[in-house]
Amino acid sequence: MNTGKKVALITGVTGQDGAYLAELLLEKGYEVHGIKRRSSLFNTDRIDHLYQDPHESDRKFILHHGDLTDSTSLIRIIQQVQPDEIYNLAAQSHVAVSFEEPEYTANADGIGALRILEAIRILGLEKKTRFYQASTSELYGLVQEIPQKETTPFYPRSPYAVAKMYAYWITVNYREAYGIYACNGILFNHESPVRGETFVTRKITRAIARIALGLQDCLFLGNMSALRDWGHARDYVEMQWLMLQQDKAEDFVIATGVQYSVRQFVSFAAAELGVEIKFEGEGVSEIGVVAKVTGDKAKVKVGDVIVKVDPRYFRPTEVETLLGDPTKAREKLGWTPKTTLAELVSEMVVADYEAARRDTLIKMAGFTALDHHE
Ligand code: NDP
Ligand code: GDR
Repeated sequence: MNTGKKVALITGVTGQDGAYLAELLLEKGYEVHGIKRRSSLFNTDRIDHLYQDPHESDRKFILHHGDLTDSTSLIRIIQQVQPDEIYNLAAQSHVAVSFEEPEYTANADGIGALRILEAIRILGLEKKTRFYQASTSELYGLVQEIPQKETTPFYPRSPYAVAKMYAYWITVNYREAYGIYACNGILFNHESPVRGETFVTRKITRAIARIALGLQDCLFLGNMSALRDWGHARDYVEMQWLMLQQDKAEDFVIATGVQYSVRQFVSFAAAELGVEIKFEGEGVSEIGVVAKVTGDKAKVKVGDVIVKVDPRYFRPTEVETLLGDPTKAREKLGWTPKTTLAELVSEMVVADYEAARRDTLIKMAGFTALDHHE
């Protein structure tokens, strides 16, 4: 299958990062293979613009059915594709859900990485195939140092983070034991208009847009005091690629070095549509009330309660604060985040406002738009 150009294999190609990375690698002239899992509905929305008909000759973008919990599929695909680079982005990536599905999360997110590394060994590709593991700032959990860098000790606080800690160390171990070019990107939260709707940023931008257009009354959130270091997924996938282009495999923190609270993110998103929010009360009684409305984008009025706390979104153990120190990536990879938080929020709100406007038209035509609060 290798025709001279570089060949990449992306697990999790249907996810947020997978879609941005596939786009980037295709732009760079790679032949890109992606692993998608079987689902009863189409799960390729984020990559449909890259789709190439299987009947076309000389395809650059090829999808394979497989699953991180199924070694046989991984070995078969890696044998067939003979990739120069594997980006392991697939995961049950929702921290709160990992408390509900801890065993599956461990299997996919922890052992999944091992299955790929073993496939590289079994197929004798140790010298050919470079491996990227999607590690996470969640490894720092109960933080031991502020800001967090590559040497900061880990203290995972969820089944997701514990599974990712296994994947982190098995990547390091296979690098040291077998000389595989394998590295961890310890990425802090990164978002985009195609972020899953149940992660807090997208949940906020989607809800604020829908509230502005009268499709939804209120946004229910959990811990609004949580602090995160948010960047743009489009910028972060470039670093994933760069990590595999170095002389020596190393692990890197990718972050912006700036931190905001969930509450601030809500204010920024609302401000994009001309709504000023005042937060009142504390803990489970905290509410967000409309304090001022400018422009004509939002059909809300002063005094409306548009944000409430719902304890169902609290986690059994929370990660209260994350702030990355990307000095190593800046010095060795030339990393500077291109997108500010203000630009990220704006891009997300604009996209969700457009989607909500489409839903408004559908509603006006007599159909009921589905409402997801999770
Ligand atoms: P998403 O949740 O958007 O995408 C996850 C991808 O993994 C989807 O394509 C999903 O398929 C796929 N997947 C899930 N389970 C399996 C499985 N058992 N077998 C094969 N594929 C599977 O995550 P992101 O794109 O946001 O994140 C990419 C990776 O980076 C993840 O590993 C995540 O844990 C990690 N990460 C993310 C950060 C972030 O802020 N976004 C920060 C740090 C790390 P489907 O589309 O069918 O659901
Ligand atoms: P996180 O992202 O857990 O950091 O994991 P998420 O957006 O889910 O939560 C961020 C913070 O917001 C708080 N929060 C809420 N979160 C959600 N999802 N829904 C709510 O209603 C809500 N209210 C408050 C959370 O408690 C948390 O403190 C993401 C994922 O992409 C992981 O895969 C990745 O590894 C890490 O980022 C880095």
